[in-house]
Amino acid sequence: MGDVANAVNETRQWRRLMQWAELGAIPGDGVNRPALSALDRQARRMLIAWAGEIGASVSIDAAANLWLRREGSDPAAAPVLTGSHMDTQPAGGRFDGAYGVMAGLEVLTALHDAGVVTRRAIEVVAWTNEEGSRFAPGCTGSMSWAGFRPADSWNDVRDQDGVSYGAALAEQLAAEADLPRRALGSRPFACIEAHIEQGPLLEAEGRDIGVVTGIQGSRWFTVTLQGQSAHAGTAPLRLRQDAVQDMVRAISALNALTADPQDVLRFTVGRINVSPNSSNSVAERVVFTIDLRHPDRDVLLERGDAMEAILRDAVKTCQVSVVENFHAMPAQFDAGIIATVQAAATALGISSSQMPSGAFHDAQFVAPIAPTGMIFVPSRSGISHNPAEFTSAAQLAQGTRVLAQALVALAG
Ligand code: HGY
Ligand code: MN
Ligand code: MN
Repeated sequence: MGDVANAVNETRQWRRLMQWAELGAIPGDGVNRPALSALDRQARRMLIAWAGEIGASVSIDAAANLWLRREGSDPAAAPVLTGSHMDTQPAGGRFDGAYGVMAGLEVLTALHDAGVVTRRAIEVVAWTNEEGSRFAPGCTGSMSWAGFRPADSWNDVRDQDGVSYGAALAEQLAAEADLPRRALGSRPFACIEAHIEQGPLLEAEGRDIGVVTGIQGSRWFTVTLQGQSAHAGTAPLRLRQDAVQDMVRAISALNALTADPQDVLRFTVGRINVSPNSSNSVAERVVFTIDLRHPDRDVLLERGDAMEAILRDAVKTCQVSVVENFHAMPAQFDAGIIATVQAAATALGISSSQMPSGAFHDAQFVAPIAPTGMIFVPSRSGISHNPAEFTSAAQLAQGTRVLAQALVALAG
């Protein structure tokens, strides 16, 4: 098995990641490559070409998830799955998601170079829209594949330019109509996703690999406050229905609800849309997002369920609507897969530590379908969702070697 890990090529992996990073490059070594965009399709075409060089087959499903497959000696055996996502945050880094897809490709390429045929096929997937920043929520590709939600659940969700998810998905499928179509949904034998940690723990502990034990739960809400626009100079404050002032009251009340002295709970208001968004017109409408996370299901349910009443009580003059558009409970990874990843790191003499994931990942929607786990590589200063996100070529290659070792162990 070690010969496949040894065939992992650090330079090739890094060079290809940097080629992807040029697609949507933004200052500071960042990347802005939205899901279902022309840039996304350019990056996918590069992946398709690299897969073709090693004889891996390529297909696409109705959610536009992109699948690479390297055949095994036993075509009847369920495949081993790896992969991640290629879409980025608007001010994203070069490695979030992209690394996990590239690591999968690199393992297939190492198998090819080493002339090793596994019993089970190995598949690499690039999931559609993991980030959920262009079209909320995230993980719509993996949720569609897993049957967690019907695949058409988000067709009417619109991006900031008014383009619907359904239209963007149709455009992607039309642009990639040359690819063989595969059914939506499958049952892999096992799954391991490689990803950057996006936090500071591995660097702080001086460890090279995170053996991920599970993923904390996430709930997303969209809050709309509908007031009335008015003249900033003439409208008396006592008569105003000011959506911005009500937003301030609402967020202050939510801060009190989500206060946590242990700093475990995560509460974020990341997006605020104000209209008419003019300095001398009272805001008639505010739409803001809530991202709530916690590793304990009961806390996540209790705090999240309390939000709407707290909001309504805090808001003074506007109409309130609260819609929950993402409801992902904490996921526990499979003990056997955790042990397989741990054993792979140990066999390669690579330091590791077991840890939960603060970020959500597509793997959490695979976990109910097949035994699933994840491998983390360190993030410099724990920075992610930021152009300064960085992991070195050597650290990435170590993660890919552990992935190769674990996938080959599972694929036989
Ligand atoms: O938001 C997340 O946790 C993931 O990085 N998209
Ligand atoms: Mn990610
Ligand atoms: Mn991300």
